Amino acid sequence: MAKTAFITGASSGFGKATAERFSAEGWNVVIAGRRTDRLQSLQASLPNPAHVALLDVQDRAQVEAVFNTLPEAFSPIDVLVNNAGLAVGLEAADEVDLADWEQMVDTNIKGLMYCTRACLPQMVTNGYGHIVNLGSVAGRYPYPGGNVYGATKAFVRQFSLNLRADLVGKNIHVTDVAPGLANTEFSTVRFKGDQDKADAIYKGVEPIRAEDVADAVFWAATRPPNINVNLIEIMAGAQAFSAFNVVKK
Ligand code: NDP
Ligand code: 8X3
Repeated sequence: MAKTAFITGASSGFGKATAERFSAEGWNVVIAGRRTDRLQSLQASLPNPAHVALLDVQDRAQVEAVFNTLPEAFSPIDVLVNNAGLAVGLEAADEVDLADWEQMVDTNIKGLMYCTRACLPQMVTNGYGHIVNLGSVAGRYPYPGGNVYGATKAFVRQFSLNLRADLVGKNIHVTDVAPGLANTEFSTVRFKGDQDKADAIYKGVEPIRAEDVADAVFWAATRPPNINVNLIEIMAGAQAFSAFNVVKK
């Protein structure tokens, strides 16, 4: 019987590439997100069965309803990819719009919590499961304007480790995949549709591709049960760390 992967944020970027990868490998996929027109196009292009789920991960009741009403062919879920997420804005903390911070917390933290909690009981009952969470290098290394976005990804990192602490012995594996600079719709969303600003981020750089991240997600989720991949951190070849910033008088 085909296994099932449930992928949040499958309408774009890493989530779409991950759905394509699992489907190409013979898995059934649940492709979830808010833009169902895109999900339906994706569904039509996939080589194996795909179920489209209208899902705003910020909406706890909707999350619970979606996980509780999956068609039989897509249940139980073997792999949950908690990918839906976003950065909004790059302003300094003293200038930021508080609504942007709230949206990142509601999506990247609370949405990921809701999906995980809704999915776990069936994994425990089934005696098997793997949760792959999309973190970020921003959860480990600071940069100006990364403020709450980076903090939400630090949550993802620690939550992933703490899930393992709870689930060890239940044959449920957890991985934090933490990419760096990758050219998806991420920057278009971050800059609220300003495509010039978004394009400038990737100008002159060869960033990580969505397929590279999908590859890491698929690899982590298909290791044998005697190992758990805790963390995969990936940077673009052109990306590294900056020195401490010391402001002199
Ligand atoms: P994209 O903007 O291309 O894709 C983001 C996806 O998340 C979309 O499919 C979007 O779907 C979905 N999404 C956003 N908000 C919600 C919501 N409230 N409910 C459900 N789905 C939602 O970006 P990426 O593919 O780059 O981002 C995927 C993940 O990877 C995010 O968690 C991001 O933080 C993380 N990441 C990105 C990096 C990058 O540089 N690109 C690097 C490191 C991590 P829809 O709008 O249809 O709902
Ligand atoms: C996205 C990577 O470095 O733009 O999580 O924050 S970064």
